[in-house]
Amino acid sequence: MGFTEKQEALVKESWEVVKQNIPEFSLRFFTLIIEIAPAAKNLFSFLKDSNEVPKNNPKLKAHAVKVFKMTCESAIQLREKGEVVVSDTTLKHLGSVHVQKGVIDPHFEVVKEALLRTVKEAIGEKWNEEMNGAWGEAYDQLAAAIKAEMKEEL
Ligand code: HEM
Ligand code: ISQ
Repeated sequence: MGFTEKQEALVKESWEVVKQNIPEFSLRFFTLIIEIAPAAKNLFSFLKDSNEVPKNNPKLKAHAVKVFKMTCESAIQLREKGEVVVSDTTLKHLGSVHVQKGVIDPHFEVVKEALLRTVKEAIGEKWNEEMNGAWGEAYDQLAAAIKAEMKEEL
């Protein structure tokens, strides 16, 4: 089944809401990742020499925003082209960063769960299952592209 205009709109409009509070949601997103998979915190440089999640780390914020924006872009591409296309340089870069940091396939489910929960919390009453499904599908297709590139790296 293809990605519909409705699904694309749901992703876009919820991102507009999440975007209103980047400092809060980026922190929440990262906190959820390490809540779901505490061992994953050792992969990230943001927590070096500290046990607490830094409240105002520009790198954490920038990377978290990028994950959201790329998932949003993935939704647009899925609707327009029926597949996710990530530029070759971006994909190569992300493939190598994630391999180097020690990321493995099961981690992608953790980040997915954290992403969906962050959207759900940010959206509040307007959240619905269809919105969840749309974000989930856009994320899965993007994750598949990154995972495939990571395998090329090995
Ligand atoms: C870094 C995106 C999945 C862990 C990054 C960066 C981006 C990104 C944009 C910054 C790269 C740079 O330094 O230039 C994504 C996207 C994902 C994804 C779009 C899925 C669709 C994951 C997963 C994990 C993970 C599943 C494992 C929990 C990391 C780590 C870094 C990183 C450890 C390095 C952060 C640091 O210490 O500087 N990711 N990522 N990512 N990502 Fe991901
Ligand atoms: C990097 N990759 C995946 C998810 C992330 C969340 C917060 C900060 C950086 C990230």
